[in-house]
Amino acid sequence: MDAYDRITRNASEVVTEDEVRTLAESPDGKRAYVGYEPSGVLHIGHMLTATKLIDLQEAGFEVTVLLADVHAYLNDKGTFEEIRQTAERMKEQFIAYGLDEEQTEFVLGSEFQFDREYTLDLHALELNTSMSRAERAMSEIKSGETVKVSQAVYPLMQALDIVYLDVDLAIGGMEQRKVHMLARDTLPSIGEDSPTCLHTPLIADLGSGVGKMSSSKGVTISMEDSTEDIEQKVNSAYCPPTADPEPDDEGNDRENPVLQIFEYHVFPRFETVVVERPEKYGGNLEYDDYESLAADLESGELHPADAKGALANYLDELVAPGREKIRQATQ
Ligand code: IYR
Repeated sequence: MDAYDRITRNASEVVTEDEVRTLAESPDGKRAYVGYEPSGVLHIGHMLTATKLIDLQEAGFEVTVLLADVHAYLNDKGTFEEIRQTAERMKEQFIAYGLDEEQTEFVLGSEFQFDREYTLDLHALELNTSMSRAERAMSEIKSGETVKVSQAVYPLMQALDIVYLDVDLAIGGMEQRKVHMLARDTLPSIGEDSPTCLHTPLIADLGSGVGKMSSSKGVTISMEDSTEDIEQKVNSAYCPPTADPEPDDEGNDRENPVLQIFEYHVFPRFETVVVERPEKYGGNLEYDDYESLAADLESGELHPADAKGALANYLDELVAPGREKIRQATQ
């Protein structure tokens, strides 16, 4: 796989393709980052962008993980002290998940976001941004119903992080795209370049296939889950024998979350995927790529129950090292 393909595999969107092609010409030493509001325990959404960071490290990038403590505070996620404590725990879980310890820099937002220069630049961006634009940027991120002033400051700080962390590529899930578009539009007003961005897909709710999987509602997988929790959640997942299910009765779009997790989590981390089956049901199946597994599910060669059994095993393998870190920390 060439550098461009590795950098962009499984991305929903890159902005812009030309800019990423230029980065892919000499990826060694280029810098990428993702920011996370610390919440203590990694869930499958964090793992998806982390898998992209692993791709980027394999392509030669240096990676920064921003533990965005000030952002979490602005987004009403707890007291600053509580948030700081959860940030420490996340770092260990990211490394357990597979981020290279040598090639990853972990930075707390509060290490640089209170500097005088940062604050002045932030105020300059505030002057150059309308309230409605800041509010729109937060539509997929903000918690609670009421828009607070803090939530208007939030996306401007996220834009400024890209400048202060001196990164070439900003990574985020699709819910971050409006913040990144705001960053592209407003950073030039303070004399900075528009950042290049890459967005990862959103996984549908595991139980229904409708909407996006989230840690606050519906079913999600996290590093706190036991092997049995994972088996139980995956076994009750929505998994019709197709990658393109019909909308539900209310007309909502649906995805197949089991296939999505194979595509975005399992195949990027395992060269071959083995689905174990007793001899009397045809014996084991082996797949080298996502497409052949999806095709077998579609044709009926692979039964959804067998696909789920394999998915639970692979997810468990991905989660196990982080689960062990959490166990050690809470003993
Ligand atoms: N908005 C992110 C957190 C975040 C991301 C980046 I990239 C930053 O520079 C700062 C914060 C979230 O929703 O978790």
